[in-house]
Amino acid sequence: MIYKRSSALFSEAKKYIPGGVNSPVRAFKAVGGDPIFVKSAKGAYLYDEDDNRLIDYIASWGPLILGHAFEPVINAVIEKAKKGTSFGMPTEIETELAKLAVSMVPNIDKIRFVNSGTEACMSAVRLARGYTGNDKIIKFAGCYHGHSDSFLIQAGSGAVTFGSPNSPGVTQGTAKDTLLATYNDLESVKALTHANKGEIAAVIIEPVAGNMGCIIPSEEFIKGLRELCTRENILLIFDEVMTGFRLGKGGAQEVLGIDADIVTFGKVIGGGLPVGAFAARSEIMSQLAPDGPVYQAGTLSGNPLAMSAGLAMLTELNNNPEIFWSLADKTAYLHKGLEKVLIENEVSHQINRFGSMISVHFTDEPVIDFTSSAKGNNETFKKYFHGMLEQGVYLPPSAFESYFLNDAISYDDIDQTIIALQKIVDQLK
Ligand code: KE4
Repeated sequence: MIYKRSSALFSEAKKYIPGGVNSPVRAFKAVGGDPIFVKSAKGAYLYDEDDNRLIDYIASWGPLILGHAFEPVINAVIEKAKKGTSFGMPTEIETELAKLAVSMVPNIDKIRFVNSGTEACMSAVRLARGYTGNDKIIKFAGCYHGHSDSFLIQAGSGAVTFGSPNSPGVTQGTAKDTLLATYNDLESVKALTHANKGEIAAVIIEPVAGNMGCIIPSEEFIKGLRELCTRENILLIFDEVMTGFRLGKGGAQEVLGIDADIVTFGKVIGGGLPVGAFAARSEIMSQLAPDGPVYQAGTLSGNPLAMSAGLAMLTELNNNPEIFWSLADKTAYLHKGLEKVLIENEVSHQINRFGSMISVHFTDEPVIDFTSSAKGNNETFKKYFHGMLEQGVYLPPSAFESYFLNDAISYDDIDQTIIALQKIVDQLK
């Protein structure tokens, strides 16, 4: 495939935008080469600036669960835009989307809309701190909750000491309130709650992780985490920016059967436009301004254009819940086909899958946390990524990402994907 125009556009972009992108993962740093510039998309396919057609397994990092340019969403946005795009005043459609989301998701009475998953998670932590009066939070190595300072923290020295910043610009003052635990390791959480008794506001977790590749919580871990938080009066925040409205109507809470105290959303809830949200039962949400003292705000929060896309998307999902199972079946078919090729060719690999989230790791160890995910052979991954791209299959440009299948992908597209792997598998040995 030719990528001349993408490369030329990338050179031009780098003159005016840091790294030529507005979000680092798009720059292909983890896999090398220049990023693909997309011109348009429809259904399961991306059309890039060199007129290549690519089967899309990213779906804009999750939002486009029904495929690109889904008619009901596009029509809703067009009609809404004709009446104005934002007013900074309450509109009926915000209540319509709020009511629908609350009806679909367990354990939430109220929801506040923001403009990104980062804002949702940042605000959820502030709300938890305001509600409990405690300062510290626990997050898990490898989980990503957006780029708010409190989340850009790496493991500190020793298991129960404070985290340390993993980005310049994040202060020690912030880092000291973020404690780092190990995913799927309940003892690591217990050690932190014991060493910081009575000081922790919340545990925030990706209930099915998608930022280390796809990582599934063991039933013992996630149930034990809920019980521990209840026992220690710590709020459990489910970051469902990826899993919300993707794993099922009720997201991870529903499919895992675990009640969270606060839930955050992004991606699908906005139908491809900028929407994030955080939600909880009334007694917690009542602490939020203007009802309560915990401040949070946003000029474009709940703007009618984004609301119209989210409402059209969630309405389709709510009325056709079989979409979730159809997507899960397609993902299982992809899993089976990729695995067959890799086993037949004796390529060390692990494939993790949950619903329509899946990831391929080139390691012979089970991938259950960040450490085991990092043991994947990145040189092999780079060959896999570029080899598939050359054949028109667009995968996430990092081994630490999950694929997100969209329902416009056909079984024929998946067969083409498996054939593409068959053609390059010799390079992976
Ligand atoms: P945004 O601020 O990017 O809308 O959401 C942050 C976020 C929060 N929580 C989870 C579980 C997330 O996965 C994300 C963002 N996901 C990344 C993909 N790994 C977005 C892609 C990007 O950073 O460009």
